[in-house]
Amino acid sequence: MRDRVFSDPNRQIVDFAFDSEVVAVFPDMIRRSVPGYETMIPVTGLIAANHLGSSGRAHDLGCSLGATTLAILQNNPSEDIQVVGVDNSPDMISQARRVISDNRAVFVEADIRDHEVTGADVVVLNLVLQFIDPDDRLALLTRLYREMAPGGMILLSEKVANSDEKRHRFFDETHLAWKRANGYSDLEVSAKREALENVMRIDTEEAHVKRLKEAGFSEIQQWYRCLNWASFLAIV
Ligand code: GEK
Repeated sequence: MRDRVFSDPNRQIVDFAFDSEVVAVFPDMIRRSVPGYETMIPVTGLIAANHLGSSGRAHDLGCSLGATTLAILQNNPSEDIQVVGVDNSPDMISQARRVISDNRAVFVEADIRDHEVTGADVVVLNLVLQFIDPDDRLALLTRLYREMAPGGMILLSEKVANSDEKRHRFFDETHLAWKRANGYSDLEVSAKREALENVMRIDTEEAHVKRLKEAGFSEIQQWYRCLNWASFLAIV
């Protein structure tokens, strides 16, 4: 279904929420809003699937409709792997359960700050840390580091800020042009921006790398960048 969530000029701007209205259009919304999403997800799936081997366990935190969960499963044929998808939106989780029938996937409705990943070989945080209170981010990563299996891999994708103002503006303006080229009107672009303002707070690439290090992770690598979106991996 086509995303028209922010197309009504009379809509009251309230904070963005992952409710049933958003869930119904989510695949279209994310594909037209996040540059590089259609590369970021399959490649995350491939890297995670290879790291799992024949019997690993992955957690896909902030899984939404399970796009990354599915990408992992499609790249690993073993019957003995498991992927746990976690999201705190009841609408997302019930729709993920409806659309993904692979019995190696389990979906859990929970806040990722409370969800244990004990012994995990892979933990994915794709476009979710940006919605977590900045004061909780280091504690979350530190706990994930402690709970994951030795040699485990964390895969993190986020919208990022640039410390260089000129560079940030260039990427930001290109992103807006890309959204318009994908059929969003100026009204839709600005209304969504306003709705996201209080709920999505982004960090620089440097801040992400520093925080991963502080949490205990090593071998930190940035493996992807498209405009203001970046993907990292790191090892326990
Ligand atoms: C994908 N990874 O398609 N606990 C659990 N879930 C949360 C929390 C929280 N505290 N806060 C937000 N979410 C997905 C895309 S979308 C990104 C992730 C976006 C969930 C929220 O309900 C939503 O489903 C997801 O994080 C963010 O690869 O829409 O920009």
